[in-house]
Amino acid sequence: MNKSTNQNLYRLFQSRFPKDIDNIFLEHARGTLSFADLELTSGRYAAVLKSSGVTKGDRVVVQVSKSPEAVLLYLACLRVGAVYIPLNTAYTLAEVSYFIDDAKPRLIVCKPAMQEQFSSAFASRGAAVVLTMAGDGTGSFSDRALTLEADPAVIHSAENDLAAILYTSGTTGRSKGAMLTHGNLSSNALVLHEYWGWEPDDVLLHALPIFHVHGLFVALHCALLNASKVVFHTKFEADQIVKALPHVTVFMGVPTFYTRLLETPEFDLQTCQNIRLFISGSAPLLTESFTAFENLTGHKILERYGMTEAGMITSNPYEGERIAGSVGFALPGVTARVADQNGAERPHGEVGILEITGANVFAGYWQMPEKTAEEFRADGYFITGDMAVMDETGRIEIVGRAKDLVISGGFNVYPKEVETIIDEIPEVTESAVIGVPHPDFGEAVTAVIVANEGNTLGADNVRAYLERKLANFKQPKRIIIVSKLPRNAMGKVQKKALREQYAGIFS
Ligand code: MCA
Ligand code: AMP
Repeated sequence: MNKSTNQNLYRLFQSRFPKDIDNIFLEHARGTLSFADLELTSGRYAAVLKSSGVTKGDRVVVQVSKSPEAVLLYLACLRVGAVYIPLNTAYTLAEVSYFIDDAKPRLIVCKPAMQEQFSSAFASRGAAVVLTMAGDGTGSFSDRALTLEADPAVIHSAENDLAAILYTSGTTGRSKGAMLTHGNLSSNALVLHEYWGWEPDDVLLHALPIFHVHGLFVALHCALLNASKVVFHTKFEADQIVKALPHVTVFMGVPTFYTRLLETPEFDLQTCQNIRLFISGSAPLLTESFTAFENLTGHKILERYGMTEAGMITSNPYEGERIAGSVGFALPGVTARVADQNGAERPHGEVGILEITGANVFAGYWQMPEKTAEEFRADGYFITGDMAVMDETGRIEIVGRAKDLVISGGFNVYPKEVETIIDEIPEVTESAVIGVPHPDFGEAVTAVIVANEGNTLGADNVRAYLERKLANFKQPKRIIIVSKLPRNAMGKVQKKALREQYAGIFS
């Protein structure tokens, strides 16, 4: 790759804009946005960023509702070389404070309702400017944009320059910022666009949140590389999706999207008449869902596997066989091996931890060199923490997780984080947070708590405490108070025993 060429991801998108720049890019509840609008308004937003003091490498933290304007804000960050940090809209002020302290952004963009709280909470934390953006795009950010000329520039970026930091929690309970470069994002987008056989007339139905890899990168980047129209829904509502599906060709979702569609009476063969490709990921797609979906629609959902630190890693083939329960093959450019605890490759057919290398693999955790070093082998392989089996053909199945992680409706919840907060409650002796099967969310966060002796701690007290501290999707769907937790001979809490004991509580 010629080092002097601009590797900025936005430059790549620009190179794929349609011949007719007035073609529609986003179709949304309030109207449409063309590629010309995209270019102009992201240029205006870039001017706002610059006028707010944002320069190359500065972090911009964004916690706003999903909207076309939020997409443009992301693209504007790319254009000025800022490091985009999207946050789940469900995060509480307490959670956001950690990210602000860690990332030290130059600019924070939040919902108007949060402006006062953010401004007072973060005023003392360096030079962060706080601007607002509402779900309808209005707010101080857009107000400022109206007063400025569009800046046509796309800053020169090298492959290794940071484009985004996405926070992922960890088994220690402390969130880590995964640093993703322009090279990481471009390479993964180009591979997926090719591998999934995007066609000139494809139209994408987008109903995922845009603060995670799936909705922000996988879905939007593929559409942008294809100059496709995106039918943009601000959230997943099964009845609305059923109405929109006949007008699109590609749909991406977490398994909960598919189980909810299957439960919607209006969802049938007719709904899917124009669909070329259904893709699922972020959590395991149950074989029952895969089969029920195929029986109803004739479509085999294409399951792929990825993670924040590496974007997409494996995929079932587009042309070849899509097998339920398998996540397919390492994507072109990704090398995968199944290894033991020491990184030594295991024979085909045996379970081990999946390790990977490739241009998609992140540049490390923000300001955590030791944590980064722990997650890489000496030969450069990244340890995913997922348990896998690979057959002789290279086909991979994810069979479990070495990391203590619950995936609820496609959102990751690290038990340690929830346990730490529950344990702050004075009446609590100890707690164990587990994931148990749930018909809608796949897994549901469940807390098993031991209260201090003689105490009348109730589930409601715990709930009330957690509400202020934790995002709603991390809050336990069930709280169970017990007299003691099962432990092994070493005194370690046996979560496996708890998962087995409570496996049926949501069925
Ligand atoms: C909402 N709630 C949840 C979840 N979402 N509870 C547990 N797990 C969840 N995922 C709760 C709320 O707290 C609320 O509880 C109630 O459900 C209704 O909230 P609402 O917002 O209306 O929920 P919803 O619209 O029905 O949302 C469910 C959803 C959503 C559509 C499945 O969670 C979703 O869009 N998930 C997608 C996640 C995603 O994009 N993941 C990709 C990560 P209460 O009523 O008690 O207040 S990227 C990734 O994993 C890697 C890289 C990869 O491979 O893609
Ligand atoms: P995140 O940290 O949000 O990037 O989540 C990444 C994790 O989601 C992976 O490490 C896996 O545990 C899980 N995951 C993603 N896609 C799949 C899939 N298709 N099947 C099973 N697990 C998946």
